[in-house]
Amino acid sequence: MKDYRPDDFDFNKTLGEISAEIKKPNILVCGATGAGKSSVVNYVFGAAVAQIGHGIPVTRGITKYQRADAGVVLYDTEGYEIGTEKISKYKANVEGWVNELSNAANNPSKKDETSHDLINQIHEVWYCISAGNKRVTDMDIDVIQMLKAKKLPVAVVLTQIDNLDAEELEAMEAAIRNDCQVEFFRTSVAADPAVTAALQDYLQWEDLIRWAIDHLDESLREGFISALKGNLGAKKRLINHKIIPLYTSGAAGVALTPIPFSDAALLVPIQIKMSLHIMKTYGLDQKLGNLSSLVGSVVVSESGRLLAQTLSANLFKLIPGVGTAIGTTVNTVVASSFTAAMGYAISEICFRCATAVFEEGKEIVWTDYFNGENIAGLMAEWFKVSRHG
Ligand SMILES: Nc1nc2c(ncn2[C@@H]2O[C@H](COP(=O)(O)OP(=O)(O)O)[C@@H](O)[C@H]2O)c(=O)[nH]1
Ligand SMILES: [Mg+2]
Repeated sequence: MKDYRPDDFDFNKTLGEISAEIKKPNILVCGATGAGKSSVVNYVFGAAVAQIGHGIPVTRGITKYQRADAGVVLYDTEGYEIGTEKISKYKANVEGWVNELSNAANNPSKKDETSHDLINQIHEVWYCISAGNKRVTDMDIDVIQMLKAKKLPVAVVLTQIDNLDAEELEAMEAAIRNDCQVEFFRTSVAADPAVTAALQDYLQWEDLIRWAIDHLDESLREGFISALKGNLGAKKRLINHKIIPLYTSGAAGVALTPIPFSDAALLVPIQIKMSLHIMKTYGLDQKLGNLSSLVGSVVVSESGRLLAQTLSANLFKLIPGVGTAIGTTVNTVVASSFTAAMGYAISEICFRCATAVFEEGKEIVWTDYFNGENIAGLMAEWFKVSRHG
C-alpha cells in the first residue's frame, strides 16, 4: 500500500466542503413575545445555533440565525406583546417577509450573489403558543391561517405546559384544535428536572421533530437532522441510509478501473471524508478540535491493514459479486463493501462517543474508542450481518 500521510489531508477544508454541500432548510419561528420561541429553538438545536447577538436583522422584527457550520437557517420573529400596537404590525411583518422570500425565489433577475440566500423559500413554520397564556389569541389564529393559505407547513408548538394543570391543558388543546386546525406538540423547557420528569408523558419533542423532518423536502433533511441537539438515533439512521451510501458509490467509482491492492490508498481520501462527515453529523467536530486528525490518522494508518486483514479473513466471501466475478467487478464490490463496513464502524464508534459525551456528560479518552481494534471488530460485524441479510 502506498504511503498516505494525514498531513496530506486538509481536514478543515474538507469539513468546510461537507458543510457547503448541505442544503439548509429555512424555518420560520413565530409567536407572541415571551411565548418561548427562543427557549424552543435552544432546546432543539442547542444554544449555539440561535445564540443571542449572532442574529442578523433581515427586516423589522425578524432576525435571521445562520451559521456556516449549522444545517438550518432560523428566522425568529420578534413577536408582539398582547395589547400593544405591535400586534397589528406583526402579521404584516411576517407576511411581508414570507412574500419577499418567495418573490425573490421566483424572480430570476434577483438571483445574484447578494440575494443568494433569498432564493430559498420558508420551508416550514413553528408557531409557538404559550400554555401559560391559557388561550389562543385572534392574532395567533389570523397569522396561522395566513401562513396556511400560502401552503406552508405550520405546526403549533404548545410551549410552557408546566404552567398548566391537566384540565387547563385539555381546554387549551381543544382551542388549538378548533381554532388553528394544525398539528400541535406539547413542550416545556422547565429548568427543574423534577418538573420535566413529571411531564414525561405529556412532552412531545420527538413528535415535533418527526413532524419537522417529515414536512421537509428530502434534500433538506440532512441539514435539519445534523443541526439537532442530541437525537442520536435519527442521526445514526441518516448516516446509515444516506451518508455512507454516498461514499460507497464514490469508492466504487474509483475502482471502476481496477486498482491493484497496492493502490488501495486511493480509497483513503474517500474514507477520511466519510469519517469527517459522520463525525460532523453527530456533532463531534464541535467537541474536540483535533478529533479530525485523530480519526484521520486512525483511518490512514489502519486502512491498508484493515483491507488486507479483511481479505485474508475471507470476509468478502459470499458477498454477491466477489466470489465469482473477476476484474473490474471484484474491485468495485470490494471497494464499496470495504467502505460501507468502515462507515458502519466509524458511525458506531462516533455514536458511542456522542452518547458518552453528550448524553452521559462523560470525559472520554478518544483513543479508547477510535482505534484499529475497534474498527476491525465492527467491520467484521458488518460483513457478518450483510452476509446474512
Ligand atoms: N416555566 C417555563 N418557563 C419558560 C418555558 N419556556 C420559556 N420560559 C420562560 O419564558 C420567558 C420567555 O421565553 P423566551 O424563550 O425568551 O420567549 P420568546 O420571547 O418567545 O423568545 C423566559 O423567561 C423563559 O425562561 C417553559 O417551558 N416553562
Ligand atoms: Mg426570543
